[in-house]
Amino acid sequence: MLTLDKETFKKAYENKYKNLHGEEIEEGNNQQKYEALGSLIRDYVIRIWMNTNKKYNISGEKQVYYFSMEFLLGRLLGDVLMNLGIMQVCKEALLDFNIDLRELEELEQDQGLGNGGLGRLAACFLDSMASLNIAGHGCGIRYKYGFFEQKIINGKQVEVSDNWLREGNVWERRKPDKSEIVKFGGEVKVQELNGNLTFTHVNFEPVLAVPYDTPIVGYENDVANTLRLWSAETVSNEFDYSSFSRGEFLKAIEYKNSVEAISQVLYPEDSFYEGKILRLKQQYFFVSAGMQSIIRHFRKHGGNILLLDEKIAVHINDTHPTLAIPELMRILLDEEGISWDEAWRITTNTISYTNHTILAEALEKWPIEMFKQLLPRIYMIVEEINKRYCEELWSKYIDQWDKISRMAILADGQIRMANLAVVGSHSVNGVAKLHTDILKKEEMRDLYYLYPNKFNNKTNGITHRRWLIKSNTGLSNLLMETIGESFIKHPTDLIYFEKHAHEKGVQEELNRVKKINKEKLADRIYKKNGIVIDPASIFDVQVKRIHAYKRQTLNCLRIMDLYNHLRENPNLEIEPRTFIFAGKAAPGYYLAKNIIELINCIADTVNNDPSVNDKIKVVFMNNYKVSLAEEIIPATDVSEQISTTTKEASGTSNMKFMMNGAVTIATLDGANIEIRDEVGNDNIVIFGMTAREVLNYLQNGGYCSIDICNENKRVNRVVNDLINGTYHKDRDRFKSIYENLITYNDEFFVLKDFESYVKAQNKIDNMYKNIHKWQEICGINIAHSGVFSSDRTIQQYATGIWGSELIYKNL
Ligand code: 26Q
Repeated sequence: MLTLDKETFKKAYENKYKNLHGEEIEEGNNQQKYEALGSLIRDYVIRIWMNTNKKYNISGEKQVYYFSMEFLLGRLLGDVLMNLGIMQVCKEALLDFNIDLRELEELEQDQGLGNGGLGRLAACFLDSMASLNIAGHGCGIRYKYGFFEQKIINGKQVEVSDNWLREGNVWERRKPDKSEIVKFGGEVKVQELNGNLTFTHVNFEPVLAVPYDTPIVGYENDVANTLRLWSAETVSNEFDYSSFSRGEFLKAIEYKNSVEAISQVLYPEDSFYEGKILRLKQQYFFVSAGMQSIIRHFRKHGGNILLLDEKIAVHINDTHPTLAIPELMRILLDEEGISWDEAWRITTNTISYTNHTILAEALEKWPIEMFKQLLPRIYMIVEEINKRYCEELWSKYIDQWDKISRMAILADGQIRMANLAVVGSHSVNGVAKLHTDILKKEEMRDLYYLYPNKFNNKTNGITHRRWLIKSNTGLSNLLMETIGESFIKHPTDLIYFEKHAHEKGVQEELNRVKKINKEKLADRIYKKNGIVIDPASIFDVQVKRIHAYKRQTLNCLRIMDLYNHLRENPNLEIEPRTFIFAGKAAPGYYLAKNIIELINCIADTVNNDPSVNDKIKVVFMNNYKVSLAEEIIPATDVSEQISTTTKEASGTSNMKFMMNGAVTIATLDGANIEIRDEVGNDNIVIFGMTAREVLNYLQNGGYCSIDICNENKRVNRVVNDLINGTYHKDRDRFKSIYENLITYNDEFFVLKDFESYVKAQNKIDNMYKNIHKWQEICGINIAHSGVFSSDRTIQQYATGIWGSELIYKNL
């Protein structure tokens, strides 16, 4: 841990500022002050970083590499200061220069290199690995443009590119000397040499992969691991100017652009797969560069390649990095000259895989023809893996052709990445108990029976350091005053708060802290949206990607229903509520974009109707991202987790809300079930279909949404409100939502769950009337949230999958 006093810090900052900008601090603007601070903090971190790397090289402990297409880090400054233990010193020192640390923090661009849950999970995992002294590093892509910025214009989502590197990035270090070459296209020459076949890749297009490293600082433990993100460049950066006269200059530029395109932009789709060649290039690009650099480093420090699996673990975050399997095989076979069987043993023992979704439309399948052309040698290896695997299947399942073809890696002209990931790894895990059960019993049933021991559950988690201690200082101070500080290093110690949750005084304190957070958010909403909201109203929040299965539509229909009621009974006694939404729709997902429009139109209508105005308000906050989540979640009273049961693999915002003392209204989906199990039925509000019911309908049919619409007057009315001009004079405006519910039979059972959702919401309304009881429930939720720290999750990965040594230094 860094020991720094204020005066030393002030001197160091002043020096840094002058060296960087060549002027006095008072003369500069906040951006310059932020840059100087970032740069100074980075200097402190670099010492720790170097020592950590030295230590790893000497100790030879097992290194874990977390391969992910996405790392959604958000801002780093605040977290780094907290983890170094110098937040307070820094704040006070800056104050002496009349600088508000908060203001500088807000100047940092979010590192938004991810879509949502999967990318943020990777970021929470990095934080937990570093904080638990696990030698675990990230490997991914340094996208020049992250997840798009969302603007709302006339109620509609408009996408703007996220130029997050515009002002530079103080945290990263370019490491050109650690570059790797990744080979695309060309052919494979097969030759026989002394009875052995050799494979030589020729006529390929080389792409230079240049790493940018970011330190991942552990919590007060002198550890800094590495997040290595790869950027694509042409092998030679020099232009051949003589080519200009030969008319080839433009071609050279085109070539440069096509290479750089690989790490240009993050694909903004989640839960939907499209076989784009650029996406495949991205996947192989970072996986190949990452794997080559791991082996190179391992070799350089004298590692015995035959023992690779004892010293290295590679985890793949969903199927996106599955090519790590054939890539490792390629290196072992072609570059290390190891036999197939031995290479296969090493590869499968090294690699483990997490599945994050059961939506069929999200499964990655690459067309063989495209794949073969782009990655000829990798294709040969996949073919051989498939051949050997199918031989095993044939001998086991004689004559069961249907089953074998379902299980094959190559079939129908496609490569099925999930099957390859299961076959080529030693561990396959789901991200919540229900999700893992569904994987075993339904989606991957055949593979589960073939490899029962590979399958296991690792329920997701979130880092309580960012999501509680840093983003909700009011609450974490209250917790420290009440139960001490042990929960910082042992988050399950939050359970000691349970008995205090019954104390009136503590309930009042909880209420006070929440109120301050709500006032801050109300302020923000006024500044951003121009909408005045009442901090005394219930803040009812649904923030996440916009998707049919997450059912923002259900929330909308129930607000529309409430609005009808209020207009008809102006004296209806309800607790005033503010409904807050945020989230991005994939740019090509028409229905999701239509849902955003609906939310904004409901907001316009409701917020401008004085007859209901003191009772309900609706707000859509644009451009949802990590830093915005950090403002919204601590101010939330009601957490909406209302996905169609079976569809949300886990959810992680549900855990963040719980930890910040919100009451959850939820279906029994994903990790909601485990939250319910932790807090008990009295401290969460559950509604909706069970997993069995949903699976029954999906397998046997029998659901008819029109029947519900005909039988239930309230449903009928709100569904018609979508197309009768209530929310927009253009009656076709919400046609896609209407058709989804009625013409296409409501794939996600919105209407089926409507009635029970309304009841659950009424229950919330009643609960809130007794604010002491309400805060008691919030307190119980906080007390039980410790198991959802990603520290627990990471310990389970480390012992159950990676076999990393756990050293609880400082714990
Ligand atoms: C795939 C192919 C082509 C383009 C994009 C993609 C792609 C990108 C991102 C597919 C999926 C994703 C992201 C998925 C995701 O975030 N899933 C969520 O993962 C969380 C962490 O496990 C879970 O909590 C959520 O339930 C799950 O929806």
